[in-house]
Amino acid sequence: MSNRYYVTTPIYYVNDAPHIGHAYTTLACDVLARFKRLDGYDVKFLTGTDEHGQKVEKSALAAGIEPQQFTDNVSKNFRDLADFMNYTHDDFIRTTEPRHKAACQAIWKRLFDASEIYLGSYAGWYAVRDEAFYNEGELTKGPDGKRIAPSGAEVEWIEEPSYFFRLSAWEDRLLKFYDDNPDFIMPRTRRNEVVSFVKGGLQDLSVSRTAFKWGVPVPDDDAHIVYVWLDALTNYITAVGFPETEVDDYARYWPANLHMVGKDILRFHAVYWPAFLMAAGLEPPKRVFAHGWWTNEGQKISKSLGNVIDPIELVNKYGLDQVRYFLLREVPFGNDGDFSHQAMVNRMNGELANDYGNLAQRVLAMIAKNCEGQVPAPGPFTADDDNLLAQASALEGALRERMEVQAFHEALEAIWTVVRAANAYVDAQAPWKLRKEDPPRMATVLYVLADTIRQLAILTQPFMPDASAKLLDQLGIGDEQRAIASLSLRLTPGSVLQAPEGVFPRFQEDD
Ligand code: ME8
Repeated sequence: MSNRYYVTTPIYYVNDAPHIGHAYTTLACDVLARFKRLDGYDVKFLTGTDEHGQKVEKSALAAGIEPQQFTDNVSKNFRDLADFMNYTHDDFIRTTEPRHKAACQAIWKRLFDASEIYLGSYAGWYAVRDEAFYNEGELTKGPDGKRIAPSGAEVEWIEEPSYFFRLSAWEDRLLKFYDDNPDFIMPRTRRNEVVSFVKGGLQDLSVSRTAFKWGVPVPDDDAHIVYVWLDALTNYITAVGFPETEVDDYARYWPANLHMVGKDILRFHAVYWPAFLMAAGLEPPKRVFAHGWWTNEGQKISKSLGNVIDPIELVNKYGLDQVRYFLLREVPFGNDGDFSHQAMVNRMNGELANDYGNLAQRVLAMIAKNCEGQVPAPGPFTADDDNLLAQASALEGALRERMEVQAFHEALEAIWTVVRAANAYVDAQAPWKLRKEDPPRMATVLYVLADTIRQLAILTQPFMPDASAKLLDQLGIGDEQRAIASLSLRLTPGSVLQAPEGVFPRFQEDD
């Protein structure tokens, strides 16, 4: 089991076009999936779209088309975005697929047969935007007297027959589960929020709706459809072949190692989902990580403010790897973050073009010019050489540790410590002076640098796949030598390098 890694994104609602927030969550998963694959893991990386529920039905109605047609169109935008962003998901699930309907009805039957679900009637508040039920006590009054959920969504009063899940009975078992699995909810502050929510007492949860039709029919009672969150959460097991639990991908990948989500939907993933699973006799996932929220130039991102950031525009303006780097470097993962043009340009020009790009460019250009475009043969290493190579070698362990806790910003910071050390080494060794004074020493210095760049480029692959691949191409590193296991190999003197070419252009303000 230990070398398997199953990572999932939320499945996104198809009521709207994808934006930077969606791109961000999937990017984080992509970087993890790529890192784990490079590290020899058997990875499954899942993303997809959440296509049922009242919100989607309403959006389809507003667009004047059938929900299925509507979801086909919008879901495609999410798939296109995933390709555009160079994500390496192994599966893209849509909740309107037959495999999902089967899984959804199967988990329902398990819960019903175990008497975890009973028929009653619901009278209370519901927010269509969140597809969530709220208690009176959680609500505030808006200026027009309308009641507002903590998320800012308007709620409406609904009364209808409903099946309930016996969530109230799971309080102690959930608390024990959190205790036994201290890393189940990350980051820590989020964990504390969830624990106090559960300690505050849980009520049974309405898990079916009768007021509209756009959903999976409840088995043996098709006046009801399955509540969209029970439907949606089940996608994570649909994709590994549930209800088959003995064979296929289920046995191989479940429980998932990581559900990556935004902080807005933590409660569904960290409270309802493990309760549903345990009640159905299935294992809960190993971790839920709730990351923070992006704002735009200090403002909440919203359609009504007209400041939604389109990831495609962003990439067209700054470049794909630049955006991938920025999103994971700018903000300590887990915290909220602000997108600003200035911050983007600072990272792009400072850390990518100046620090990393320049290092590679000047070293590779010197080799092309002074070493006949071949990896130079080094002489004996000095303490300075050993020191730089040792710093580069130490990255492997440091990164593994940081990635294990989803600390992407720290992983990148660790890499940049070596980038800066390599730049300082170039300045101190001044190979351009050695060209005349001591050519064998110049060869050694350039060798040490080229091998450091090789190691850096291997480790930046998950974050910036295109640029890293170009660097590795220029260094003549074949595909079979780009894994983490190959870090400890050394460049072969005499091997031929490609003509150097810059990979991190600067952003010019009049671009
Ligand atoms: O909630 N900053 O789907 P959704 C960062 N279908 N991340 C953001 C963001 C922002 N400003 N805005 C959105 C749903 N996100 C359900 C999920 S899962 C079984 C069902 C990201 O389309 C973040 O990951 O509303 C958030 O949790 C998700 O998009 C919500 O996507």
